[in-house]
Amino acid sequence: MAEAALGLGTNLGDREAVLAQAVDLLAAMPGIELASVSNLYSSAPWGVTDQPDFLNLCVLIETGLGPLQLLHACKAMEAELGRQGRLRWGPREMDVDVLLMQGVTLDTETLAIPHPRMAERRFVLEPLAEIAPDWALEDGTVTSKSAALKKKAADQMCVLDEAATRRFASLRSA
Ligand code: GSY
Repeated sequence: MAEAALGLGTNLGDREAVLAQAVDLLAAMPGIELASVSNLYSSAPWGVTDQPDFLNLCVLIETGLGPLQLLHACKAMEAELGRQGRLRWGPREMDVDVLLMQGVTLDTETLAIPHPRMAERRFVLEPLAEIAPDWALEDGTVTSKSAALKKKAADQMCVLDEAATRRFASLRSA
């Protein structure tokens, strides 16, 4: 089993309910055990900015799946939640990114691990720092990179959303 970190985001529909369903679906998948779930963060859209704000969270899992099998499991979950082929960086019901996987460095057309843009995204590093603070990145840990980005990109809106986190928790299956 290997530890892996996933980033989830949505900006369409009942966002807390979509995230609750997404995490429940991941937890029910063969070969995936959910280890921890971060709080929810409200974040400004990255890329195409003329779209609704996102809710983001990160999860840590233990998995016996290989990197591509894990990607396919994530895509299957997105499809189950109704994600359609959409504009790159446009609005989406659900987006799941494989961020990190223990012992895996990969750079292919289909999948790159660590995720190539995670270090620029507060909506990834801030929730991830809650659940994987000491995970080593290229030049620091998740915590140190997150703190540095928070200063550097102070204008990139990303705030802990306690009300959304409470609603999300109440919507998760028991
Ligand atoms: O890459 C993930 C999907 N996505 C997001 C997101 O999850 N959060 C924010 N704030 N902006 C985003 N732009 C895209 S694309």
